[in-house]
Formats: sequence, C-alpha cells, structure tokens
Amino acid sequence: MSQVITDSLRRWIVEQAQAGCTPDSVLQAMRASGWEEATAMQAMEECLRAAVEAPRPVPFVRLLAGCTADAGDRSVQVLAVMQRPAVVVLGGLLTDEECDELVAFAQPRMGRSETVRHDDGTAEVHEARTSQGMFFERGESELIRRLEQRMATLLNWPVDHGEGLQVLHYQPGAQYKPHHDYFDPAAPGTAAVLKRGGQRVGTLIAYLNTPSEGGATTFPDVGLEVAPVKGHAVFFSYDRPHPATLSLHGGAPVTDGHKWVATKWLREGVFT
Ligand code: PD2
Ligand code: ZN
Repeated sequence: MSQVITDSLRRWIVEQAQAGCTPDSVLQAMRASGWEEATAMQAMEECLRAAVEAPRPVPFVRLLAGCTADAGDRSVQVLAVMQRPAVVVLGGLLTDEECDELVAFAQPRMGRSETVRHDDGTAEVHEARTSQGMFFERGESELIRRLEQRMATLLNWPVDHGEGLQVLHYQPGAQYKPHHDYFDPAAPGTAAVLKRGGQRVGTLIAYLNTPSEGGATTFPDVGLEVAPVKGHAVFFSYDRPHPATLSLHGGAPVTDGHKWVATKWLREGVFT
C-alpha cells in the first residue's frame, strides 16, 4: 500500500532544508524512519518544486509614515510586521460599533463551523474546529460593503477577489487547531474548490471582542502569538500553497470568556 505525504512530513522536509541538510541526507533519514523510497522521493521532489515555483502576487499592507496604513475611509495603525511568515498586526481596523453590529447581525445565523474535506472538497464538521460560524454574502448590506471596501483598500486587493466575510464565535474551550488556509494541491478535492477563484493567497482575521483569557491567533512555526483585541486584526499572506511559507496558524483555546472574529479569505482571482 502506498504511503500518503502528510503536511507534517512536508514541514519536516522544509525544516531540514532550512537547517542546511542535503537532499540525500534528508532522503536517508526518511528511509530510516520508515518512509518508502517512492514516497520519500515524491515528497522531496514536491518540496524542491515548491521552492523554485514562481511566487504568486499576494495582497499586502503599504506602510505609511507614523506606522499607519490607508484603508480608504480610515487610517489603520500598523502595530507589528513580520517578513517570514508575512504577518501584519493592525490596530483600529474596526470601530467598537462596527464590531458590535457584525456580532448582532451574525448571531441569529450561526451554525457549527466546518472544514474542507481532503478527498472531495466538500465541507464537514471536524473536531479540529469547534467554533460556531456563518458567512455574509459579499456586498449584502451597507455595513458589509463598507468593511469589504476598507479591507480591499488596506490590502491592495480587489473586493471581488475576496470570499464572503465569515464571523466565528468560540465558546469557552473552543479552538481552531493549527492549519493552513490554502487548499492542499495534492488533495483530490482541491481542483473543484479552485474553480471558484483559484488559490487562497491571504487571510485577514479581525477581532470583534476582547476575550477574558486565551484565544490568541498562533503561528507555531515561528512561535508568534497575536492577542485578540476588539477592533484589531492580523493579516498574513502565503505566496505558494506550501508549508515553506510558514503560514501555519491556529486559534488557541479560549480559556475564559468568549471570542468573536471576522475572517476574510482572499483568492488569487475573482471569487464566484
Ligand atoms: O480565530 C482565529 O484566531 C483563527 C485562527 C486560525 C481563525 C482562522 N484560522 C481562520 O478563520 O482561518
Ligand atoms: Zn485559518
């Protein structure tokens, strides 16, 4: 039976390459820990191909004087910038009123959050994601149009390349285990998902409240934790669908209180 190339194997190969190991020694180590020759070779090839793949254009925040960024109808504070992974922490993206309105409009429409199935690209309930959620239609109300335009200006990325804004509610103990937001190119279900605008290339997570404790957005590859603060946001991009982008991220468990966020996922083309 042939072995499956897992995300953790891909990450491990990237780590070895970053540590300066030769492809040969990485292959030998894989063989020694039980990977079949064919799988090890295929995984190595895939990682090397990704390393030389042309990076895709991605949304970005243009830093202005005074560590601010232009979001059209308001100026946003740039609190922190990281290059690899490409992460920007933003202050004052949403007003308190806008946060409260998003929660109020979303609340009656919440259901258990789903993840995308690896095999056929359909949605399923999964223990890795224990939040409640809903999607707004793009442009469905004056509030949604205003926020979509603000995010598009801030990220230099057209409104029509964005998926509908998603609101998530984490109850005490709920979390979103570390994952990548891009679609796995090796998964059988990915071709169907890519028909609606191509790959995801960026994620904006806006915090709609300040949880009493826990609920940070984490980037385990680099040990970064972004604290959820009402009106703040974290933006990150990934220029190829590969763990080498270090864009692995998760929502840590909320240990006290609740957490509300709005997520905007950005595609490389027009999302239909
Ligand atoms: O709520 C979060 O912090 C979080 C973490 C990881 C949200 C997402 N991913 C997401 O919506 O993709
Ligand atoms: Zn995510």
